[in-house]
Amino acid sequence: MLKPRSTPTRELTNLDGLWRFAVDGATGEEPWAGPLDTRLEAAVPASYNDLFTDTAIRDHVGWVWYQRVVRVPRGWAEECVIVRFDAATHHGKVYVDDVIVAEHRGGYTPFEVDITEHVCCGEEFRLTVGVDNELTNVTLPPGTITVTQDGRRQQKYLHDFYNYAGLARSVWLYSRPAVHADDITVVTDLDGTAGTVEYTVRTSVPAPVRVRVLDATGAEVAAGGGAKGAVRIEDVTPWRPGAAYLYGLVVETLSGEGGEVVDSYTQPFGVRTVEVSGSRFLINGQPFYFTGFGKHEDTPIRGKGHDDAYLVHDFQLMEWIGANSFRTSHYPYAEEVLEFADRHGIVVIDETAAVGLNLAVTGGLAGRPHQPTFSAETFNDDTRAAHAQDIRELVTRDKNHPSVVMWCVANEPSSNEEGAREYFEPLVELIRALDHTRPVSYAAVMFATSENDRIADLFDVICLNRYYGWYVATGDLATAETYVEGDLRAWADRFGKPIIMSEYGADALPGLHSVWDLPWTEEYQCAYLEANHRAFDRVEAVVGEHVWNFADFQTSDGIHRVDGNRKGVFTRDRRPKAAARELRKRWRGLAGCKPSGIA
Ligand code: GCB
Repeated sequence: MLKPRSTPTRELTNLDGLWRFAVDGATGEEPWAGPLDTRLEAAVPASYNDLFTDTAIRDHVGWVWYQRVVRVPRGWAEECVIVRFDAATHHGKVYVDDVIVAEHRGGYTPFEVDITEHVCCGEEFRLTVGVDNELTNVTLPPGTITVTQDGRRQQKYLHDFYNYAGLARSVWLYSRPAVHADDITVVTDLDGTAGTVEYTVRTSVPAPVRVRVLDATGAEVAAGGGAKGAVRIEDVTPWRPGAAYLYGLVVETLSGEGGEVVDSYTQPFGVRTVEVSGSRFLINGQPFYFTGFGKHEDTPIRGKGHDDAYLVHDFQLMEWIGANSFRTSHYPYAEEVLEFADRHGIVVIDETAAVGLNLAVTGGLAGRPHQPTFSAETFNDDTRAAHAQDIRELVTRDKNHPSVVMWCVANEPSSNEEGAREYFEPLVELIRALDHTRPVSYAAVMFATSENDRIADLFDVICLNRYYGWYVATGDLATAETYVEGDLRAWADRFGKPIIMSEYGADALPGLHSVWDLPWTEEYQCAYLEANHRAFDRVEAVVGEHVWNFADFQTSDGIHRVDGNRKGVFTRDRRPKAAARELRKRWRGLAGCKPSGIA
């Protein structure tokens, strides 16, 4: 699905702002069938949870309703009118006046619908959106709903970040010609000083297509014809980490052979290659060492609401600290984030919303009897179908971003359990069929060892989430360091693949200090990271380190969190903890290369 853009043949109106808002049950039976009976208004984009002081709204389980009136521009009479949601977390239903026009499951990928037949140009319509935050065994991420003794429904889930919901990304109304390009795929390669660009265009109906490549100054550097083809850019400027360069593929759909342009759309792209060779990760043929973070879309008040000010500031902080990459833990991020990474040369590991496919974690922590993770009653064929759909939507949306160098199909699944291989093998086949150009990975949980993991051989890169010195060997960094090294060596020896430490981190309360190795202090967070780094530097197969987490973030309530997860190197309001300066010293010195003498 193409990102809506204003082009010579398409016009775009943004529908962000204040919408009427109500939780289900606080308004009539059919909330869409008239003006929403409420005094509440909610900001879009924003998660609704932290906007209001009422806990019943924050903790609401089920549907909420958003509504606004929209006027269709009067000049769109000859065009199709599309309404597009960048995300509705987690399940959305869209009504134009009294008619349901769209429904979508999956809280972090976009959907759109052609509403031409339901609206009139120059006139207003009522746009109502229902959004459901329920998580079950067949949603991604998964969860369960329990009912308290006094009859309240409560949402439980298997990840720690707060289940923020609502319309956390932009909403658009746009016009598009009936005959148009509706999907574009760009695959690039380097051939000496030239770049090759293979492209595939899918049009709404069979129609001739021509393409032009423009460089960053707007000069035409290549051209071609046909819905599928290849063009060559001589003296290409490749897209490089830290030195982004983008071209534009202008795709023109014609009314007939030699006919006029009926649709024009420019797809940005970068020319670069990605490859795994032995235990190295290569970008443009050069070994790349990942420094950076697992992040979250999480800010005060907005929850997961996209915010350009935070976007700019977060990237500034990443540059300041010497981070060259991040993982979109634990769901696809707003497209604006990926576009920003494309423009600023930051490398991205792009993750699905499959976090929490692991009943062993909560089983252990909560002392509940352990149920099998993969079974007809727990995560089953329907879960996998939802996961497959999430993969399809992620790859379709993000395949043209040069910043995205690898897919991550799941975070911490129970990959050591029976059924894991049967669950994951078809998903890995699917993602490789959708995109043969990028390596594929998953982030392995602590319980999955090099010995008992059942799926690692299906993937290109081993991503490990390890908390030696925090959840294991707490306060004993000498032991932790030997555990980290031993664990890394065992994976390297068994699989011979590149390894990224995709999570390692320690909570730290800003302002808490000690001369001893005392967990929760700023000093301990620094010492913890140093111990890990010493171990990473001794193992050749390690090609990257992503600290958990970039910033403190909100979690579901629980006694092992103090107002959220405090493993941030920055606080939730983006102030540096002591660890930030320590990381800066290390990462700015590395500049994307493995510490010398090792690789
Ligand atoms: C993990 C999870 C991450 C948690 C983190 C923690 O392994 O992948 O989502 O936030 O541990 O801090 O416990």
